[in-house]
Amino acid sequence: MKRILVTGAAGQIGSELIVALRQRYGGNNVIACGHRTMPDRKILDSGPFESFDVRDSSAVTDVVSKYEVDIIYHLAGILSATGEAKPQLAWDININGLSNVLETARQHGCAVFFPSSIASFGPSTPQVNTPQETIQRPQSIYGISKVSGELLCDYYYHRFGVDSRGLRFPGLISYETLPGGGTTDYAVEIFYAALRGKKYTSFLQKGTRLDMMYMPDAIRAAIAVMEADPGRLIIRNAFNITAMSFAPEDLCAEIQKFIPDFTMDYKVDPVRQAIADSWPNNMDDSAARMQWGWQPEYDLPAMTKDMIEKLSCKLGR
Ligand code: AKB
Repeated sequence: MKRILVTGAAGQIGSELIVALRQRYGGNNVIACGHRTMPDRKILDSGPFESFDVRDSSAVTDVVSKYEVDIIYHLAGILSATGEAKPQLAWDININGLSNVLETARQHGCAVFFPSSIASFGPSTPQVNTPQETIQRPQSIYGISKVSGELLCDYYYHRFGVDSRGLRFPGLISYETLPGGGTTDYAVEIFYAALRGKKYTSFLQKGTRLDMMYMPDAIRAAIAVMEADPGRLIIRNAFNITAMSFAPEDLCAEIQKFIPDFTMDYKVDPVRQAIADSWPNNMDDSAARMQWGWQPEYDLPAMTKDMIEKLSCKLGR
């Protein structure tokens, strides 16, 4: 059985990916790794946990040697809005952390999963049906770290044969763990407001369409791309994947089908609005569909229904 290490264990993706990987590969074969923020008890009680900073190269190597790791899901990173507040920190964690992981993978023969993002595109990228291969000149430090990360992963594949694979995630929506410091966070916050009987104030303006995905689809995609037949992969870093594309008012209208009294207004945050305006409206994910069978299960209505059901239980509503 493969041994898998996941950095960013307490994060939005990590906290759910670890549970799914442990169900599939066995609790003791999936090593959760965090730093500063501790993951919840579900993670701590179901398999090994190690605490280290991904910027510490010897700590990364020690853990990979200790557990004889085969695959590293490197999820630790700073998101777009926090990145604009702390650009040097974002570069340090996102790039030096990835570089340490790739170098360790080269030395120990590990495969690497890297989460890229719609943020790897910029204002000169075609925004509608954004192609897999296109102009990538992002203006946020997060986006710059993502496009650099894609290239670094490709470099380690071509130069050293490291089996690196990645996905360009859209905004991710989940009921388990809140996102931290992203531009698409509104699409999660809005559900908490609606279920608590409050009005929501959107920090993105009306008409801001972005690609989005429900977390169960994102988790399936991350596992599927790492299990894909390498012979079918023409691209590696990183596949466009999407499930739905909407603007704040579309999500509000969908929630109102379940909670008719819910209301939303707007107070635009210029930093996050500028970031969102530079991202695609909807990506073309045909390469992922053709090369490893990507197929989302949740569209906007299905995601909204499930979010409301699951979050209602969680919040005791
Ligand atoms: C963010 O908003 O920063 C992230 C992303 C789209 O990568 N959710």
